[in-house]
Amino acid sequence: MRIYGMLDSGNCYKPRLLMALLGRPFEHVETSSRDGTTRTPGYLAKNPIGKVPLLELDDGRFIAESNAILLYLGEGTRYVPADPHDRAVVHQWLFFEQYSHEPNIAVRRSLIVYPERAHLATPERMAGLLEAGNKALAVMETQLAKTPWLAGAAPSVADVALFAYTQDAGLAGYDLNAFPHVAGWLDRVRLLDGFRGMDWQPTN
Ligand SMILES: N[C@@H](CCC(=O)N[C@@H](CS)C(=O)NCC(=O)O)C(=O)O
Repeated sequence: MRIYGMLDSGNCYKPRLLMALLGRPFEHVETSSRDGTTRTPGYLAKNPIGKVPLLELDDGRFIAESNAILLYLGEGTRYVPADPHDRAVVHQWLFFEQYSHEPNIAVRRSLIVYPERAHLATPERMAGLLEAGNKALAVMETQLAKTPWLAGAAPSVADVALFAYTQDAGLAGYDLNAFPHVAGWLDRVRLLDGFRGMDWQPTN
């Protein structure tokens, strides 16, 4: 399998991390949205959405959207529960990540980290993203005060998805000291067998 992605993107880190946790081999193809590669006709033919990450299967088929990739890769493993209710709870967190977490925390991070986006970081926008991101972290805090993992007693792709940008929330300007259960959960994820940090890529 081949994963097209950028090493400094949390969305792209998600499938890399899951593959590491599963101990499965894959090829990382560095593909930057910042140098125009994701908008080339060649890339758009693979993924009309024009974003990374993108998974290429061994038979040449593709899957886009980080959380769809996680569900595909995690199928049949401990990271995607078979029970319909437990599975729906995992889906709930994946949708939460895409609607309430990533659009705030990842976007605020990008406005700070990427100089070419600095002009978009108006004080009003940064304040709004801070407030909404803190709300998302508070939702996680409430859950993680009750259960060790987001979807309950066992780690799942929900933890992989939400780890990616939460571990970088400090860089985005969020104070994780205000969320002790989230901080404890981050440490638990780091202790999972096979865990790798965001800058890791396999030796292709
Ligand atoms: N919902 C998508 C978001 C992916 C996304 O926004 N990727 C960024 C990099 S983190 C990207 O490719 N941006 C390029 C662009 O928007 O042109 C996912 O979860 O995969």
